[in-house]
Amino acid sequence: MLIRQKPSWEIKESEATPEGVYRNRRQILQDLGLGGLAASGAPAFWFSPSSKSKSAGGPLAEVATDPSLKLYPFPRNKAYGFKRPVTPEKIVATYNNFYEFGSQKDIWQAAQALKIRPWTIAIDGLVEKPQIIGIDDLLKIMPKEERLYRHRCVEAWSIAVPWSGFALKALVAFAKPLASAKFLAMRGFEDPAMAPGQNQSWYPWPYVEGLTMAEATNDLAFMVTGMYGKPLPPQNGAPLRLAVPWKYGFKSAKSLVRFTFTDKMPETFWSRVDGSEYGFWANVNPEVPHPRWSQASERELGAGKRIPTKLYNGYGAEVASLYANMPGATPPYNRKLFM
Ligand SMILES: Nc1nc2c(c(=O)[nH]1)N[C@H]1C(S)=C(S)[C@@H](COP(=O)(O)O)O[C@H]1N2
Ligand SMILES: [Mo]
Repeated sequence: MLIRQKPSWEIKESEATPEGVYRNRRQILQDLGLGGLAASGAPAFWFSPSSKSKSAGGPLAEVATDPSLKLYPFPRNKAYGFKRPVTPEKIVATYNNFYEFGSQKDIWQAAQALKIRPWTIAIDGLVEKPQIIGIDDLLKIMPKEERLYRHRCVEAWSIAVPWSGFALKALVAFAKPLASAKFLAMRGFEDPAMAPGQNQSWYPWPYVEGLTMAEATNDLAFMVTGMYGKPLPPQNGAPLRLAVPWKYGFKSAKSLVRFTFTDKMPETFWSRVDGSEYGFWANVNPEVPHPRWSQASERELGAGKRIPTKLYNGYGAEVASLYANMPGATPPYNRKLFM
């Protein structure tokens, strides 16, 4: 028997339609101060393009000069949504984790130093043929779409964001991995002259992350190139970052330059920092506490309240089958799958 199940997040459009999500091209340019008309109500600080000095512009200054700006907005894929308000863009663009630029949340100004062109992406390891491709060439050929995703940081705060990008499985198909590939390892940029945090030698730079091939080719795994209908600002991981919303936020690695297919479970940045607190799997589970705090609820940024955290961050329908045969995927939980 076939039953059409309503996705659990399905709600009236109006509930998930705050600023930004339905912007058309004219509005985008206005917001960035490029539309001829002054963007009414928007403080100059917030939108002014960085024509003179990088630090003089606001958190979206680099977006205004991004060479991919004309590609946006991407068409919304309505298969992905959520039952909560979209987090205000200003919060998502100014409250960040990006240790390459410092270990505090207020790194957006420091991150303006990230040089996002030229930007090439290497694809290698267990593939038919290794390749190097520029981000703009990749953007040309990938199936571009916008998706509304929740993002749950292991530190127990969360945001809800309209990401733009393409399915990771489209990139995997482009890479043509061999049958022997079991994992996809991802690597962030390395340039201590540009990123002051990378001079902190107690961190194992560069930032590296990884997924199993089944995870990487799951429909939900998404490569992000933009947010709120515009290119990503540097502080959010321009020009290319991962979004795996059923896992803790640290899996969603930013500013990626290399994708390596391998038959060994890849090392990850945070497990190298502290493998007893941050593991490879990092699936969200409210019932498995972090060694130092509860994961039962999360602070919804911009909403000023705590909400309950859900197993797989509410994406169980999409991803629970990936782990169904693994011991500890159901109670009693195997901590390693959820840390
Ligand atoms: N390269 C890199 N990627 C990273 C991080 C980082 O420090 N460096 N932090 C991670 C963490 S802990 C989180 S919660 C998210 C934050 O993404 P956002 O700043 O866009 O909200 O990025 C993840 N990706
Ligand atoms: Mo995080």
